[in-house]
Amino acid sequence: MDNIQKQFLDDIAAAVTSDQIEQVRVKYLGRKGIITLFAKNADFSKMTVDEKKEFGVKLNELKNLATQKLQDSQQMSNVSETVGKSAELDLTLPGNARSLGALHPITMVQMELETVFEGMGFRVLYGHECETEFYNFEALNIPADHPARDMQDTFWLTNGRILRTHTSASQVRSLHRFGAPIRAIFPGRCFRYEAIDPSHENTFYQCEGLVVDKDISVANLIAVMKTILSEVFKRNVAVRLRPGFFPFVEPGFELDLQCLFCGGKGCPTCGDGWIELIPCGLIHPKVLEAGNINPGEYSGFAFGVGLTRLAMMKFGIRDIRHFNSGDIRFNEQFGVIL
Ligand code: FA5
Repeated sequence: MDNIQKQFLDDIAAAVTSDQIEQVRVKYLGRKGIITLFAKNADFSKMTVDEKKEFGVKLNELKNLATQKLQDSQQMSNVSETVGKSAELDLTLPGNARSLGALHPITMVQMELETVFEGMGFRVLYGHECETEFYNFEALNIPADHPARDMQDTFWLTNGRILRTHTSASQVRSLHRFGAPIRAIFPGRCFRYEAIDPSHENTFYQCEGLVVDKDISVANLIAVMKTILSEVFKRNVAVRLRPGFFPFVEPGFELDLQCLFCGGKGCPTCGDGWIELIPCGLIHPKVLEAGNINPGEYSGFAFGVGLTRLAMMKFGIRDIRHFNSGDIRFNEQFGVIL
């Protein structure tokens, strides 16, 4: 029996595939297998009672050992065949931990703005990221030869459309759709062919605001701007209003926020101590006309919040390039798990 066991162990160790293991099973435990025949042909007549007992116990042990080894080998072979079939399955890897999703910092600021504006009676509309040249430029009093186009170079698609350079592209679109009076914001992604630095990206977010009604003045515009900034920053912030030129507003302004990193001293993020945050102004009569609104009857204001830059100021993000870095560790710092 010891010889059989030794021979069996050698054979099973050499068997790798499921077929080879089956052959070993037949060789030892099959109807004409070595162990089966050994048990069948044992000559009990020459054994004492004690010898018979010992023989029986040892034979059972051998059978059990063989059965167990065959089973184990078969299992191992199944596993290695599966692994062989799908090379990406590595059974030694730890299990997949489930990570919970969280809101992106820009999404959080966008949602906050939407809530504040909705409280002031604005509707939230989402424009087109892929726009026509007409809505992005011409309707906004920026004809093809206007130098303002140079500052907003963009990506041109083969179908003649462009990736919008600003959410202002939704102004005339919404006037065509809803007419006046209107009070709306358009948050969304914009694209520009841009030299990238700590505060400029080629893909960034803005939130446009548009109000068209009777007797709208700069006073209305300033009141709305003040309300937003105090709601978003939940503290007093220093702002400055200076003249700014945009062909689609008259008069036009730049509302700058005093840099919250350096307190206005000047740093790599802001440059001169001020962050250009909300360009704005009263809507140019030509834009109202492009939207089929009579400028003699209606007036309005518009503004374009730099949403990405607002998120930078709010969360203390010094470099805009983090947003598009794809580094999950960046996002994890701000996440509000829903
Ligand atoms: C505009 O895009 C105008 N459409 C804004 C406007 C709307 C004026 C309505 C008047 C009335 P400007 O190019 O300055 O303006 O961009 C607006 C804001 O978007 C900037 O103040 C800045 O905060 C943000 N911004 C512009 N370019 C980038 C960029 N490359 N990366 C990140 N933010 C940017």
